[in-house]
Amino acid sequence: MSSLVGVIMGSTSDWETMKKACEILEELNIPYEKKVVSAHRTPDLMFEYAETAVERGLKVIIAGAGGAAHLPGMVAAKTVLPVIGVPVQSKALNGLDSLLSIVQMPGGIPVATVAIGAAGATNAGLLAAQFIGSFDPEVQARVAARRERITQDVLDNAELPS
Ligand code: RP5
Repeated sequence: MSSLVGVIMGSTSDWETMKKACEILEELNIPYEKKVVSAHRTPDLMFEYAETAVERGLKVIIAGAGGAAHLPGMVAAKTVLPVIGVPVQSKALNGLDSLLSIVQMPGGIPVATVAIGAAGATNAGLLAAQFIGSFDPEVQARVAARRERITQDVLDNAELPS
């Protein structure tokens, strides 16, 4: 089956973060592709990737970047697919730079921005799964079952030290 979710990132150094999104997609058995696409190092590739995303069958794009993180916004500008932006934790400013670069899109071109770092990448995978689940009942059932497991895990391990 062709990929439904495209996971892109600005650098191989983003992989430690972005693999969390991929782990969720694998766990929920959602076909995805992953690729390094940089807004400033490979701008032509970025445009081609975004422009061909719909015809290649993708339904959602997850884009992670750090620093002056223009990748998610630029990709969103070149596709009508939903784009989820993951702010990668940068060394200099701990990812606050990435967050503000991604989240503050001017009205008109949305990027669904998640939290900085690994938690954000995990939630990006889950959010993409929920998008897919809105038209694929099997995926939606797997998302619901995962939620139930998390709930049960909390209920089963709620003991606090006396
Ligand atoms: C961005 O610059 C990437 O998304 C990465 O988070 C950051 C640093 O990249 P490297 O210098 O580690 O390749 O483009």
